[in-house]
Amino acid sequence: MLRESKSPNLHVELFDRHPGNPILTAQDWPYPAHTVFNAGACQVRDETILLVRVEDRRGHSHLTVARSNDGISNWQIDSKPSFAPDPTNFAEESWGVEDPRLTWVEERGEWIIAYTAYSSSGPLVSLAATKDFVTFNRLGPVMPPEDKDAAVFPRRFGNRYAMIHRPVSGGSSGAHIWLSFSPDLTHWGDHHVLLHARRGAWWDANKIGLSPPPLETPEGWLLLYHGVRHTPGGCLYRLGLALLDLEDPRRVLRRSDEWIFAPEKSYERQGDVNGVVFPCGWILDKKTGLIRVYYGGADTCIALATAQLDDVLSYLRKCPAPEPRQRPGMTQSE
Ligand code: M1P
Repeated sequence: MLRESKSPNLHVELFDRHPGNPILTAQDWPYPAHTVFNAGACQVRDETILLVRVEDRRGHSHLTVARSNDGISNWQIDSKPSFAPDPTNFAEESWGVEDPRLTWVEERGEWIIAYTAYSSSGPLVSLAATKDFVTFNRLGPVMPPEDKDAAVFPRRFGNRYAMIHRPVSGGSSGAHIWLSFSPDLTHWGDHHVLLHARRGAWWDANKIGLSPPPLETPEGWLLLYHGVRHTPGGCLYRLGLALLDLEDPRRVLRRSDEWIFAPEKSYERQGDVNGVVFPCGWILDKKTGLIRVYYGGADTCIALATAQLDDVLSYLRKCPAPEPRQRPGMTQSE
């Protein structure tokens, strides 16, 4: 049920934090780890699988699988890195692999993992495929640096795959969320700005990025994205919502003006990077309508929050329809 906050602002609280948060920390790891955070998530039969970003004490990250029957506790964690950087064969992974987003692509019968490969020229988007989270097949880098926060859609539009990502140019025009298309998951083009970072005082001014992969709902593709506010005390990573047209994901139907989730708890406000909530995975239970969001807290631990899909969609219905899409290079009025 949607709860009204006790604050006089009467804003709505769409997501409930799990009382056992954080649900995973480095102390749970079966081998030495500095931090565990920003996990991709999926449900395979009766098992929740997290593909967890693990940072070692060099500052380099790898990915490790954690499995649980209730998605909350009793995690079975691989005893060594499940997906380690392979800089010998993939030079772009020389400083690690980070922030995986998982998409089941039915026509391929496999999960496509979009992750950040941290190359010596900067972070970029790479793809890999797996059927079982035991063996992984790298498809290689698909976007040059700097680019990250990527996820593939689960189905094609016409005959093309689609991917959301977040390039950053050297200039001061801001970091926006883009949408690109591909016939084969390797060659990407037809690039569109999907969501602009707003400007000025907005919570999502100047830099935004996709959080978990787009979620198909009867009313459109649901997006959860992060906005980064630079303050004198450091950055604040908060989350907002958007809805894309089901058949033409270039069309943004709704976008929340307000953030809907923000760092409030100690495990979100204090850690390696203070003031960060950063989801890379969410899972919808189609029978109950419950969405489970797995997010990194302060780049240090993994936490869980839940919401009802109906509540999220009814909130979005009241959000404004953005102005018509602008082509790359156009200035925006916000
Ligand atoms: O430290 C907060 C986050 O910073 C980066 O995210 P983005 O480039 O989208 O701002 C990433 O390094 C992410 O892993 C990290 O949680």
